[in-house]
Amino acid sequence: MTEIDLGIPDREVRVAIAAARFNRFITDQLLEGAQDALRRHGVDADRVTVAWVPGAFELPLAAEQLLATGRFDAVIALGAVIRGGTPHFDYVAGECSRGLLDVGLKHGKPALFGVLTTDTVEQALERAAVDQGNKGFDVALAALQMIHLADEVRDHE
Ligand code: INI
Repeated sequence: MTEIDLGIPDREVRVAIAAARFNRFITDQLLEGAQDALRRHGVDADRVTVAWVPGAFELPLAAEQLLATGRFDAVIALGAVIRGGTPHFDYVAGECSRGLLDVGLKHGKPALFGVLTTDTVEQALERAAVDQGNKGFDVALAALQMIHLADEVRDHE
């Protein structure tokens, strides 16, 4: 049996982060968490590109454009969609998640869904706390694990 465990890539990687300005008081913290996770796992800041978009709805297109350059091993999308704040919560959150999945599958590269979808601002702040449980940190780690998986799968061919 061959088992490929979760791991961190043992090479230099390039990562793109697409971040939504909408609810920026939250997405700034998600970005901080993502950058912290990448730094802690050996990804230098000069190998990370951050692209801002107006809102979560625009994240899939930005992810598509970033991956289409061929320069990045993964793209991390960061946003915060809060139900109380919009009557079209389901459209924005649903299309964003579906779009990101499509982009990742199209390019065969990880497109991480680091978008908080919460009922309240308080819930979003909880999941964006800088010191613990930061969703940006978690998805950046997941991006590295998925890059590692791709490397391992290629090596086992
Ligand atoms: N964008 C978000 O990222 N979060 C939200 O909560 C939100 N609300 O509340 O509407 C939101 N709307 C903007 C949307 O993402 C697009 O930028 C806009 O519709 C233009 O396409």
